[in-house]
Amino acid sequence: MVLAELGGSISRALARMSSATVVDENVLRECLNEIARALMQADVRFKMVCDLQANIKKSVNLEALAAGTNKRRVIETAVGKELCKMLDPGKPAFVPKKGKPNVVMFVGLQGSGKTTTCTKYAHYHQRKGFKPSLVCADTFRAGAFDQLKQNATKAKIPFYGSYVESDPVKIAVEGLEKFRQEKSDLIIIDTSGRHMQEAALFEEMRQVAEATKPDLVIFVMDGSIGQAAFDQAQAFKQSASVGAVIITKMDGHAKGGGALSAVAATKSPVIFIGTGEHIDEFDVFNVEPFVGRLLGRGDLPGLLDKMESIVPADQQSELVAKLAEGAFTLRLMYEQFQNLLKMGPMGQIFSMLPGFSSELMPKGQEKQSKEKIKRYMTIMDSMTAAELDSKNPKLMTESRILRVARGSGRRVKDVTDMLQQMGGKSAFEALVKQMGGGKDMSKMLAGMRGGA
Ligand SMILES: Nc1nc2c(ncn2[C@@H]2O[C@H](COP(=O)(O)OP(=O)(O)OP(=O)(O)O)[C@@H](O)[C@H]2O)c(=O)[nH]1
Ligand SMILES: [Mg+2]
Repeated sequence: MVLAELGGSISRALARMSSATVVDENVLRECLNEIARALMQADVRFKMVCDLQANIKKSVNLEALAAGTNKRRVIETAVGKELCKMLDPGKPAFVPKKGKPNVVMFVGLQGSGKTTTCTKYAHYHQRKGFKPSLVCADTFRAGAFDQLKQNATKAKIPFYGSYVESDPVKIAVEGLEKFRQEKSDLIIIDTSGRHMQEAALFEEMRQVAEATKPDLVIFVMDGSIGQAAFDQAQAFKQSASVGAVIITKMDGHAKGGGALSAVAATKSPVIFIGTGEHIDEFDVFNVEPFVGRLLGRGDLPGLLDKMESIVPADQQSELVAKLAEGAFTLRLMYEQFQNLLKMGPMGQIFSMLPGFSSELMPKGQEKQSKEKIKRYMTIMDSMTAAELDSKNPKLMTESRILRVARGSGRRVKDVTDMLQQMGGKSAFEALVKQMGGGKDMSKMLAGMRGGA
């Protein structure tokens, strides 16, 4: 689970504000203070937090708001906008194009997660239809080639390396040559780790880059260092033309928010985050959906991205069409729950669902979230077909709610909670429409990624 605590604190602060009878300056201050505390706990720089607070206060002028304006909405929008600004590096990263011989080189400090991330990156693109390959240009650490070989074999990705050759430049060039001939369209070069001060290794990095002319150099960094990420990202940016950053170990580390904001401050785009040692524990990073998750608004693009590989291909277009025409029924939700239960780590998925995200859950609580889904499914099992297919299930009568609760052996509150969950559907539908809903899922995803 990514930044579980930060997301939890921010959405709790906003929720508390919503429950206040009158939203006045005091309530706003209280809410902003709580958000500031959460950001500081995530190791975001003090100055950035102060600026964020000041900007929100400036843009939300409670007194000037016309009567009847939804103040809570205005505040929430301002918080979202400022968080986006804080995390936005202001420029997009290079995106590999299918069918072209893209070359991507990974660099970073020792143990930051380069080798692991190379494989995750290759695997991710393989699922999207690329033909990736891995080159081990790390001759510095004993066992480096074996590690890459093992990872690559497990993920069924072609690899190249050598046990005897000691010149990383030579291996990189040979690997590149081999995979270009084999028509790989994503050649990934793993390099050796370095301590910041090691001039010799920096020189090696420069030589490999010069010989292979990568389209993109990705700097891999350990997220647990928090705001110290600023200096590190800056140093690498100056010595290699780093075009994108991947932050690893975002699982279980309170300082991830600090790392993200610090990297954004160096104007380097973060493209993925690593959330565990497993090959699937890897999320695309986009500022707006990420902030959406923090605020509890869900992340439809992220969810679709994950579902693309889970929802059977023949069901995808039907699902998208239904979402687009506003026909999101409980039955559809039931089917999606079935798909969700089959999907990998639940925590990742949960924060992408509108309405569920206020409960951003740490890893240990995944079991509970699964149980919640199963509970909802039992409730739906007690409903009539007409109720499941209704476009407005919230209109269920009190006596039917009672019956369903009794029939499923759940409390009335469980039933109303579940019906409430459908509140997220309008946000879903709006997003789907915005993305040109109605096309099939992969086309929508392609649209979101700018046609890549
Ligand atoms: N929890 C967690 N562990 C990770 C993540 N990414 C990598 N690791 C672990 O971090 C350790 C180091 O990863 P490597 O991929 O070997 O790091 P490296 O940068 O290639 O290391 P060198 O080649 O020695 O410089 C391994 O134990 C990985 O399993 C992540 O996102 N989360
Ligand atoms: Mg390595």
